[in-house]
Amino acid sequence: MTASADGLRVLGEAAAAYVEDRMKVGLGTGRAATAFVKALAELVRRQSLRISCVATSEATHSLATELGLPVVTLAEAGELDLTIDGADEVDPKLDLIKGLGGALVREKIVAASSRRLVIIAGGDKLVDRLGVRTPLPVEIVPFAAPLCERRLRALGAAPRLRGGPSAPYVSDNGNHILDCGFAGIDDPAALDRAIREIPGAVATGLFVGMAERVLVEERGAVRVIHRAT
Ligand code: A5P
Repeated sequence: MTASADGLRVLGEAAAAYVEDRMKVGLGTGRAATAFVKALAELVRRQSLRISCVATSEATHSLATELGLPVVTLAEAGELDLTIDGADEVDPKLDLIKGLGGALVREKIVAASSRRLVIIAGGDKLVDRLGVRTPLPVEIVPFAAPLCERRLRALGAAPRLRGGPSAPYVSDNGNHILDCGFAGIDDPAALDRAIREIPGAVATGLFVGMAERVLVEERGAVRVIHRAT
């Protein structure tokens, strides 16, 4: 079920409870991540926590700054303790599709810079197999679009330029996104590697082996799913 406003609030608060004094925290992008940023700002105010944050998008940067959270650059932060972010699909191994919100590149960089990645999502995001319900976003350098589209088709994808040719979506990095339909993804790690070999493909929305745990909201309660070790 899609998380309601209350469900998102519950998720945001559950995720904020993972943050401790002096932590360096990665802030995700999207509805669930927004709920977390709001809950975190409240927690920091109540408990006078001394944390620093790195944002995964310009939108999250603005929100966090408006709410008084101390946002620093990745260069200033170095290695992060924890990143909290949403997801579009979560499979039983806790591999993910992310990026429907367009922030996949910075989300992946921030997640990879963190010792822990905790995902928050409504129960509707749980799937048996990635790519059945959601297209896979692939961020590309605009100049490389024809090559990327051809090579992605050869990999079995049906790529569609986000926003369409007359008004393409432009990411925070100045790039475009191809939303790639697949009839399910059997080997996410192999597909991610194959796509990243295409010149001009910057990153895919496949987050493989990155999430440590997923907090899932179902009927107002939060269930924690841990990655099998
Ligand atoms: C942003 O680029 C995405 O990766 C989001 O994290 C993802 O789309 C989940 O967003 P919602 O929490 O809004 O569903």
